[in-house]
Amino acid sequence: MRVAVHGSDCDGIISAALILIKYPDAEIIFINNPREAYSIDEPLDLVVDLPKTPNCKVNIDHHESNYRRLSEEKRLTERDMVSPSAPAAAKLVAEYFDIKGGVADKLVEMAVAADTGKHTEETLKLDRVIKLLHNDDEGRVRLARILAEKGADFIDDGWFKEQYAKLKDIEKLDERLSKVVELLGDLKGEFVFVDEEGAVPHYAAKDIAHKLLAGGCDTVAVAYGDPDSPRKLKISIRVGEGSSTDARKITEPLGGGGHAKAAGVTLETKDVLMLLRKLAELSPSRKVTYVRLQPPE
Ligand SMILES: [Mn+2]
Repeated sequence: MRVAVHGSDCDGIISAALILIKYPDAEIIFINNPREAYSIDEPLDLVVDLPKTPNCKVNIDHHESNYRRLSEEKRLTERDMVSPSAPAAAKLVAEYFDIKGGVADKLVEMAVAADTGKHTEETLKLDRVIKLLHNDDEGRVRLARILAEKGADFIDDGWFKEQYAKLKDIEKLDERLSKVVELLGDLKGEFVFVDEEGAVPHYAAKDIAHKLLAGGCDTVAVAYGDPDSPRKLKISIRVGEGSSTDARKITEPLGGGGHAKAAGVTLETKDVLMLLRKLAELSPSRKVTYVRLQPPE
């Protein structure tokens, strides 16, 4: 049993846990970026919370975009369960394999909470640890096994607590970022580019964008090191609630994608000037504020 799941959120890891309840020997492959799924040729028995890969037997998913594409390409079979109305892929996994009972029911409830924006204190902690384990496949399998065994009691597991303790610095970082934003003063309606390469861990890369938008910025681009390729920069664009800026107009011409309020692109460092140009073109004043975050001493 070879299974690929979405590796960077609660729904994906909880789906892996449910599969491990049913198939303890299953081999789990984690895919961080759903777009990668289109180019995974290796044979897979099951692909969950991701677009159907070219060579997979069963796809279980709840993304509208995947459903539309598979219908258009006539690639849906009766073995697949791709249902955009499902609140979480984990719910479909439990149904598909008829996994019921205390731990399984609780796991599904947690995945649904996370995927419908109703995070609890526990699912938020789980989400942070999943982001911390971004490139650690062994760690993620371990986490999925703990969830399979303990359900909601994962929170009291010693190893989980150890992982969470590594995030303690997040509080200090939060204070540091708040101070930076305070020092910047009034940035209402402005376009801001924050260069945080080497200064902020990737799991907290977007935190300053949310703070700046809360302070009234129109559009914030954050640039940080790509954990997967050290010579490139990841750019995330976030747009304020009341703004009419479309973030895709910045990322799509440069080969990225996303949504109107949140989009992203990975760039060679030398191409950052092109990104700044796109930001300036959309900024009514043609002005973009550059902020360099200093690495902690
Ligand atoms: Mn999901």
